[in-house]
Amino acid sequence: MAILPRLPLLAILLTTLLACANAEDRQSATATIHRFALRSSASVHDDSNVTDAQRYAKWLTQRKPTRRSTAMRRQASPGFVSDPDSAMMRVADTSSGQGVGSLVYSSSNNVWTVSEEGSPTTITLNSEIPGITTRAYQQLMSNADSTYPVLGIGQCNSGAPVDIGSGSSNVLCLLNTEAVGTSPGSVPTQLSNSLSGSTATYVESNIWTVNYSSKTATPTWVNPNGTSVEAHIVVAVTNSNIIFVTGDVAATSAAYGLEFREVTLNFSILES
Ligand SMILES: *[C@@H]1O[C@H](CO)[C@@H](O)[C@H](O)[C@H]1NC(C)=O
Ligand SMILES: *[C@@H]1O[C@H](CO)[C@@H](O)[C@H](O)[C@H]1NC(C)=O
Ligand SMILES: *[C@@H]1O[C@H](CO)[C@@H](O)[C@H](O)[C@H]1NC(C)=O
Ligand SMILES: CC(=O)N[C@H]1CO[C@H](CO)[C@@H](O)[C@@H]1O
Repeated sequence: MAILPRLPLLAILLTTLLACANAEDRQSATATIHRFALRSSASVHDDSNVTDAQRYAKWLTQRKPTRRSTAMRRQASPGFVSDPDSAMMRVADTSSGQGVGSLVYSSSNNVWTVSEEGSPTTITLNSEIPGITTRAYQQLMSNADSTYPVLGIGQCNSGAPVDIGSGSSNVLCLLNTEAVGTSPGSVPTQLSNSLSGSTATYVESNIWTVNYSSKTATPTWVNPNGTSVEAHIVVAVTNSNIIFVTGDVAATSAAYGLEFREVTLNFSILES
């Protein structure tokens, strides 16, 4: 039985965005997408010399959507050791501090996006312990998807690389995993998740360093060989709905022919 990854829905999301734009905007947005898809030195039908990133960009724009109904339903578990706080995540350009939007989970497409439209998705995090401003290896929960309640990072599709780092244009995706999550510091582990559905792909979840002073949540990724790398969350400059995690922003921009900028997740605790 072929269980297709659900990431292709990102392509549909992009298409939807284009459809929603007015005629003028649509023209420029279409041009952007063409550049995203086609700026590759290799011909469209020959994949032999393209990078993984280029192949992935092409794949993103060509795949058909799969339906959510095949996803297995699982019980969510709270998984908390201290009182949780509910928060929303603002997304800001890391170098300028300028706001880009809020982190919004699109449950119709099963993807995380950054948007000024729609309600910011509620994220739950462990509350601050007095005297300790920064807590590492935290698990963040998102109640947006009851089947997959844990916010994590992982393969954008089955078979995609799981190594990121300086000099590499490899990318990972924000996703939600099944409730069990992965242990702090663990290497990528196969779990079913919001992108892959019931097919388990490589993910990590207890990767968030939460700084209660700067109100930021930053990920650290552990490569398969056990080396921790600083993971940069990036959005496309021309379309903040395209969000990836990479070890090298410049290498990723170059490989995709699409300029990315690094962003920071900045949370604000919601009053209860
Ligand atoms: C791929 O790259 C090799 C070495 O640079 C070159 O010889 C070959 O012609 C390229 N193939 C295609 C299809 O571009
Ligand atoms: C947490 O944020 C504060 C304020 O921005 C900063 O001074 C501190 O170094 C940060 N802590 C860590 C561990 O990064
Ligand atoms: C671990 O893997 C990364 C990414 O492939 C590589 O850059 C790094 O050199 C490796 N480290 C060790 C100790 O093998
Ligand atoms: C890094 C960053 O943008 N931090 C900001 C997060 O939001 C709080 C207030 O909501 C600011 O004080 C921080 O500077």
